[in-house]
Amino acid sequence: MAFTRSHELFREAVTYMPGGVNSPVRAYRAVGREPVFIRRADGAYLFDEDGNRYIDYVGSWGPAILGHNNPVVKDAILAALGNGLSFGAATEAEITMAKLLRSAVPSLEMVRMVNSGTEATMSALRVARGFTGRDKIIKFGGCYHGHSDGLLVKAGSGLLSGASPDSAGVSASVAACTLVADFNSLDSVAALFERNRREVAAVIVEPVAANMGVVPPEKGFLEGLRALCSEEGALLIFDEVITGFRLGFGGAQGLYKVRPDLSCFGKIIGAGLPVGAYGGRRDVMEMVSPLGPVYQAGTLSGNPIAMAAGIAQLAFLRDHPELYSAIEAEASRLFGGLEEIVKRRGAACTVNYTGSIGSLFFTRGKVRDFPSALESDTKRYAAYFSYMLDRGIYQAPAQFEALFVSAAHTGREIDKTLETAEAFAYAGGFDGEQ
Ligand code: KE4
Repeated sequence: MAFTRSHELFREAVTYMPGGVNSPVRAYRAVGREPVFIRRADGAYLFDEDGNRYIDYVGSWGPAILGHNNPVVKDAILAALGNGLSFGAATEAEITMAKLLRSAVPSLEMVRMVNSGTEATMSALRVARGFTGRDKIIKFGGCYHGHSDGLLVKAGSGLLSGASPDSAGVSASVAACTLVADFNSLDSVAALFERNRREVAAVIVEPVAANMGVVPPEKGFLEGLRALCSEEGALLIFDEVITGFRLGFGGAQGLYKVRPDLSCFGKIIGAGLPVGAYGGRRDVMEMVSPLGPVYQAGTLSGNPIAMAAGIAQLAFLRDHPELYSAIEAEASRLFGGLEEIVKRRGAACTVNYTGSIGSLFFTRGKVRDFPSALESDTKRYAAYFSYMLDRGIYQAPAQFEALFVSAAHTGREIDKTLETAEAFAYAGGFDGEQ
């Protein structure tokens, strides 16, 4: 594969943008090579500026659950375009979206649209503080909830591809209000509640962690969080930016039957356009301006084009529930197939997956939390990433991310991916101790 044009573009990009990108993980620094520049996408495929074609397992980090360039979504956007781009005024589409979200996720008694997952989680935490009158929050090491100051503490995703899980520029006073517990450890949450009795406004969690790689909740973990928060008077916030409409139409809370007080969404609900949302208990959401004293606003919140795209995608998922089992069948073939290869080679690797998201960790041990995820050999992951990319398989350019399978991935793409991973194994790529 040639990457000449991508190389030229990257050389230019670094002149104008930090690291040549508009989001850190896209710079491929965690895998030690220059990024490919994508020209277009269609179905399960990406096409770069050198004409290379890739089977895509990033799917824009989750939104493309129907595959890229889905005609239903595209037609909805084209139809909306005729009415104008943005009005900064109330529209019927926002009611349609709110009703769709609530029909899928009954805990969303009231919802507010925003423009990203970051805005959704940042706003949900502000509402929780306003509602409880408390300052502290609990997050989990390795979970990522976007880049608002208080959440860039022991965070996952792109922070793990960089130097540290904590960001510079976050004031100590803000970070001091963020307590960090261990994912899958109820004891660590109980201990923090004990030491900060009636001071914690909320616990925010990715119900299935996907930003330290995919780490599912162990049996009883989410139920235990629910009980601990109710007892302590803290709000339970599910960050479903990845899991929302991914792990079924009802998201993780529908799958695990645990009802949070607030939930955050993004990605799939915008179908690739900038959309986020937060919502939940009516008594909590009535704190939000202009109804209540918690201020939150946005020029492009509920943007008509973004609403049209999101409504089209969510309505399609609602009307075709069989899609989830079809996507998850292909995902099971992929992740099960990777597990088979790892077992056959006796490789120091482990595979985690839930529904249509999963990760191949380059560590022998079980990955059940942040410390065990950090045991992964990121150099061996980088070698795997490059081997696969050079043969037309596009995966997350960092160990601590997820693979996303879409409705556009068929047996042909899964087989090609497994054959290529098998070739990597045959070439000794999975060998080497961890
Ligand atoms: P955005 O602000 O990037 O829309 O959403 C932040 C966010 C919130 N919550 C969860 C669970 C998330 O996974 C994210 C963002 N996910 C990353 C991928 N791990 C986005 C990719 C990127 O940062 O470029």
